[in-house]
Amino acid sequence: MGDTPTQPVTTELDVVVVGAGFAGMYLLYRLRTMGFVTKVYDAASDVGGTWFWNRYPGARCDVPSLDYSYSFDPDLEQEWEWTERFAAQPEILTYARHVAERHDLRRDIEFETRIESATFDEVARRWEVRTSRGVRLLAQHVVLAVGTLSTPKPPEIDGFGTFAGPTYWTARWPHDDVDFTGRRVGVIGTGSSGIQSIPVIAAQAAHTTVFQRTANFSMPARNRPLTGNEVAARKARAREYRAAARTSYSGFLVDIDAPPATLPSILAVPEAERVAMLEQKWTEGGLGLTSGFSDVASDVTANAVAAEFVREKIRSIVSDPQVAEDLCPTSHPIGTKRPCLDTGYYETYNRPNVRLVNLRRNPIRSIDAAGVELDDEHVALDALVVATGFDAMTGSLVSIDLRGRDGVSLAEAWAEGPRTYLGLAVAGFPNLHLVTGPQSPSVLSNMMVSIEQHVEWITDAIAHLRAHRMQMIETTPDAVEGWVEHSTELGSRTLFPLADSWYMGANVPGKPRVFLPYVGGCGHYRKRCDRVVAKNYEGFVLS
Ligand code: N01
Repeated sequence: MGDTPTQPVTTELDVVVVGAGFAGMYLLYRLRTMGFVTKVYDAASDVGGTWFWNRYPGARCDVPSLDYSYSFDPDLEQEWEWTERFAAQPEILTYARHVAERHDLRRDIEFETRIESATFDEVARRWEVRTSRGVRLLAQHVVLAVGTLSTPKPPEIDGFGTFAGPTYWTARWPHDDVDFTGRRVGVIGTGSSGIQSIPVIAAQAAHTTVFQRTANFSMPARNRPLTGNEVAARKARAREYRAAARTSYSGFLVDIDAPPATLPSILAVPEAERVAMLEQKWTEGGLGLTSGFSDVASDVTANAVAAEFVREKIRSIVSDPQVAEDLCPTSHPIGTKRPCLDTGYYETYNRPNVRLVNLRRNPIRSIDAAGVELDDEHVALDALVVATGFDAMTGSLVSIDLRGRDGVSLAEAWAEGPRTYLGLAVAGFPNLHLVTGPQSPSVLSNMMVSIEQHVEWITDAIAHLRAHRMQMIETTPDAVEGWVEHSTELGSRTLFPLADSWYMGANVPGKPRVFLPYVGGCGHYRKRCDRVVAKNYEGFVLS
């Protein structure tokens, strides 16, 4: 009596979507419109994905807000009012919530529920999926909309976890306000999350110590309120801007009226002109510092010229020469680690209550209850902020126990690095679809554009199967082989492989060193995906 194991509840679905960020939300909207029975699952308690979790002080998008939004709903585009050039995290989360309400999405989203495993049943030709709530799902398709930077990476430091004061992860920031007033705060990590949060933390805390392992290139955001005129002008031509963004390299455009230009080599432009061009971009702010030149991303000598321009800026801003030198990035070419956009980052080191510790000279030995033990001193802290990045692009995929044909797990299939066709599909995993997966433009693009493209491609493929009374779409090992080779070859023509970056998987100990995104650009990639469809899903077997 009472010992009979309870049978898990089983739910039958057409599609299981994992993740309720911008990708999962749009998937639900489209699949529901097409008449597919769909449920979305997310560990968070609400929609928003990365913008739900990354609520650290200073969190802000570095793609302009007028571009970083959905294009699928033209009325929404006209009604929604972005207030700043680069939207802050609370505004983006409000936008995500607004979309969820506008399209009544939450009724098909199960929050605070993880997908723990998914196994392909070759006989039934269905996925059997298990949730953290003990529910068993049977679904024809599984779409992984888990985000690319969603599995935080801890610092590999002895004693991490023993600190007696509060530890705050930028990627898991509390929902209640954190007050650093009067406290001695330590921040580990100087990527985008650290560089955005440090100036805000330092303005409030009694003292801030920044533990920097690698100096990073950061450009001023020059964030500002949007004017009524620029918003109106943009809305008047919204469709033109969207169309141009889709065929562009990065998925967002500054000026659609500018004639297409052939970019000069930075080495060929006379020095005065080159400096004037770089100065103009520095003054404008944003990520486009080197976008006016053809060779900064591919030629070491050209790259060094742009990198030195930024180092000179750092030296001109930071008053202490040693601190300035410590902040000057020298370990990697500019652009090969994700460049950061900041508001007052370098200026922060001129505050008397901020200290930079260069871990290359003075490494951390351990963390203890009272603070951080360096090689030559102990730094006492009241609070610790961890901004040490993510197991990018693959971490959230392989953390689910996904098993395709013959019980092979995705983790096993990707032991030497991820292998996809177009970043959308994996051989041996029928009806498993990736959104912005490895070997797609993804993190090198405006994610909104790449998300919409993938969601439309995947949902059209699912609808195509139904229209032709078929059940399965599966890529072939040959197609995967060809795409991985092509993607790797394009990457090898750039300077990306020279950096120990998360783009290369190099930030996670033991992770294979492989260039993860596709560097061919959004427009070119979109054409390729469209051509695959036009050739009756070339590289896939439909059955
Ligand atoms: O993470 P990161 P992030 N001991 O990996 C250091 C996006 N994003 O969260 O370089 C000491 O860039 C590590 O040092 P090193 C954006 O795409 C966007 O900041 O490995 N230090 C590095 O300094 C971004 O690129 C936005 O030597 C350790 C830092 O931690 C991506 O997310 C905002 C360490 C990690 O930097 C990731 O950014 C925020 C250790 N054991 C994020 N381990 C916007 O839209 C790691 N570090 C603006």
